[in-house]
Amino acid sequence: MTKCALITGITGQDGSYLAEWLLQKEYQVHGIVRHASTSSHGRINHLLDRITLHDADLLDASSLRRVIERVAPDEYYNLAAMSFVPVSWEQPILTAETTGLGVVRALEAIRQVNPSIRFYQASSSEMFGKVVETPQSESTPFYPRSPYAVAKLYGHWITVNYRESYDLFACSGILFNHESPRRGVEFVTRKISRAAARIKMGLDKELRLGNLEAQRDWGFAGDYVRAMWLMLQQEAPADYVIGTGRTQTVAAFAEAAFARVGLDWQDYVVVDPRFYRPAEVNLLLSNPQKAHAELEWYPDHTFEGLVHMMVDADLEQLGSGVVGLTSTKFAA
Ligand code: NAP
Ligand code: G4F
Repeated sequence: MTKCALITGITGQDGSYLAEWLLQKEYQVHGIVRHASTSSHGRINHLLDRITLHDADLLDASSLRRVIERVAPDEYYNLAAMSFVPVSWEQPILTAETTGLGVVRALEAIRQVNPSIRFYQASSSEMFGKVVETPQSESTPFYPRSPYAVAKLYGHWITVNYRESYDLFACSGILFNHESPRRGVEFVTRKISRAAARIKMGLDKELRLGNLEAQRDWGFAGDYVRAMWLMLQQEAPADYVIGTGRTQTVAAFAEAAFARVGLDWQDYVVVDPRFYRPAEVNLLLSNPQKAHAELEWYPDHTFEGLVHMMVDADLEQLGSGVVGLTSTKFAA
């Protein structure tokens, strides 16, 4: 029988890849979009004739409930959030409302409408923050370092709590950083890949970055949405760390991206303290053993492959004829 999935955050990076994955699995795919004066459908334009969109907002519990009643999904993926860490210091209360309380609004709607709906929550490695052990696994204590991470921690624990209190099939995926050509341009990887392409094409002269020594466990978003789906196909609900098990500095990402276009990153990158954070997360490194053992999930893409994919896509988007590019087409 055809399964039906509902996604909050379908217009985001992960939402677009998850929608593609579920369509390939022959799901009926529904997405929640919030009203805006201009369309935010850039990443899903190529899917619009195969998915159904509904107006609702994580800030409005009644709108979530109405859509869940109308769609009657088998699976609900909550990918919506204010997801950019620096903005969470500028808008801590909005971040708590969306990224934190938005989760309990979705869970309450599910509990009241149909508690058999399987629920996925997009938790984050940012919750490990000032890490107390390395690598980080499902049993590593949390130490959030931003209003975003504090809000995500609420979302994580309320998901666990609803599973334990109401026996919901609710899973929390603790995902480490995952990137793609569809990544928002303010995140450091896309900022770098885009700058490398623009500098190569003579459109920019320099790239201003913050902390070059920060280390992240970067993977490809397309691999990570597969893990989300796998969690909801298990016999019992649980939480899983998803990452590559390798970490790299921001400087290493810049070096690889500029090398892809034949440039030396040190000739173009300028450190700008404006991009430092009030409290930094210095090192994230996953231990994804549980996901390997129980989900049989492994990433398909390497760090180098990811960097090349992103730089090539940015060059392609800018209309370059630079040789050595892959011919993959990416939406938005
Ligand atoms: P993203 O590109 O920033 O997408 C966020 C999505 O949330 C967008 O579709 C956005 O809609 C939607 N949204 C924001 N506020 C909303 C509201 N009030 N009501 C309904 N929708 C709202 O994020 P992403 O990279 O795809 O990440 C997906 C999720 O995973 C997020 O929860 C993020 O915090 C979490 N996460 C991401 C990573 C990562 O490395 N990418 C790692 C761990 C966890 P608009 O298009 O209207 O803005
Ligand atoms: O790319 P970022 O902004 O991602 P960050 O803060 O790690 O958060 C992302 O991953 C989380 C998972 O761990 C998600 F939960 C979250 O939603 C988001 O997707 O920054 C990565 C690192 C930071 O240490 C930052 O200080 O890069 C450093 N950095 C250095 N210069 C910079 C810059 N970050 C940004 N955005 N811009 C810079 O110029």
